[in-house]
Amino acid sequence: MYAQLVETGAKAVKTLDQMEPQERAFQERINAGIKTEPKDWMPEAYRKTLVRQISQHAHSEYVGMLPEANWITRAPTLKRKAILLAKVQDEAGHALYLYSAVETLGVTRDQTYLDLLSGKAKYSSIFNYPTLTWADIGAIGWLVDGSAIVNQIPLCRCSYGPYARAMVRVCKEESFHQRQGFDIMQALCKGTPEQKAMAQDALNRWWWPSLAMHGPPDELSANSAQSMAWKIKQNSNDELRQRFIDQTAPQIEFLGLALPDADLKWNEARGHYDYGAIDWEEFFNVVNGKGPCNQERLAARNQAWEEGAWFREAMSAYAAKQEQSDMQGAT
Ligand code: FAQ
Repeated sequence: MYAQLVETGAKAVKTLDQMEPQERAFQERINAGIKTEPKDWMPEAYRKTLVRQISQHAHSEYVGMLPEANWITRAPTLKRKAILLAKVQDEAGHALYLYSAVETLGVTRDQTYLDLLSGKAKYSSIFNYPTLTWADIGAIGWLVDGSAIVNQIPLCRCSYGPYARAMVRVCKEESFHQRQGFDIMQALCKGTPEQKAMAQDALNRWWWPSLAMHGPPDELSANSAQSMAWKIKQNSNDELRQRFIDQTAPQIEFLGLALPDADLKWNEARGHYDYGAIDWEEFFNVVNGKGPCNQERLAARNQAWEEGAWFREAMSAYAAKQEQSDMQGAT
C-alpha cells in the first residue's frame, strides 16, 4: 500500500570496502565520533544531505512562527501574550542559527530562502494546519515542540559541527516552549467544562499531525539509512515517534483528557505504547502542497519578503557606504 504513495524506498548504503580512500577516511572519522567542520573534506552527497535537512529545518522554524503569531493579539492575558511573543521570537532565532549553518555548507542565505518562497524547498508538514482556538497554542507547545525536542536532542550529537552546536541552544529553548504549552493545557483542563472541551478538541486535532511530523515510516524513509550511517541522524523516524508517544501518553492521562486514539494502549511485553494507524496519505498530501494552510503559509512568507525589500536595500546601501568610508580612511 505504501509503495503507491512514494517513488523511493531506502537507498543502499556503501560499505567501507566499497569506498574510495578519501571517502573511507571520512567515514572512519565519522565512525570514531569525530565531528566534521565546514573546511573539512566531505563527500558531496553528505554536504547535499545536510543542506537539504538543515534548510528544511530552518524553513520549518520560520514558517512555524505563523500559526502561533496568529494568536499574539488574542492571547487571553498580558502574561500569556508576553510569553507567546517571546516564544515566536525564539523560533525566528532558531531559523537564523540554522540559515547560518546552511551558509557554512556553501549556499547563500538568499538562495536558501528563495527556494522556500518559490515552493521548491520543503518545511515541516505540521505547520500547514490551522490554529482555530487558544487551546491550539497550548497543543502546539506541548505536542509540536515536544516532538521537536525528541527529534532534536539526538541532533545535538550530529556529525556536522555547526548543526550540532546550533541544536544545543535550540533544545534548551524548545524545552521552555514545551512547558509553556503544557501549562496552557493544564490551565484549560482545570477550568470550565467549555475550556476543557477546547483542550480536548485541540489534542484530538494536533495528535495525529504531531506523530506524522516525525517523518514517514522507516520502510518509506528514503534518507534514513544513509543519514544514520553518516551520523547526521542517530535514530530512525519510527524510533523517535515511539519515544514521543511513550512520553506523551501519560501526560494526556495526567491532564485528565481522553486519549485521542482508541488503540493507544500500554503494551507490557513491548515496554511501549501501541498506537493506531497513521494516515500517511494525508501526510504526503500535506508535504506535496495540499494541506489546509500550505498556500496561506507561502503567501505570508512571500508578502513579508516583498514588504521587506526597502529594508534590505537600505541595509545594503548602508554597508556599501561604510565600506567606502573605511577604504577612504585606510588611504
Ligand atoms: N514534513 O527520508 P525521510 C519545530 C520528507 S522544527 C515535510 O525520512 P529525513 C520547531 C523528507 O524531507 C520541525 N516533509 O527524510 C517549532 C524527505 O523528502 P526529501 C522541523 C517531511 O530527512 C515548534 C521525505 O519526506 N524539524 O517543530 C517530513 O531523513 C513549534 C522522506 O523522508 C526538523 O526539520 C515532514 N514532517 O527525515 C517551530 C528536524 N518528514 O527531502 C515553531 C530536522 C519527512 O527527500 C513552533 N530534520 N519529510 O525531498 C529531521 O530530523 C529529518 O529531516 C526528518 C525527516 C526526521 C524530519
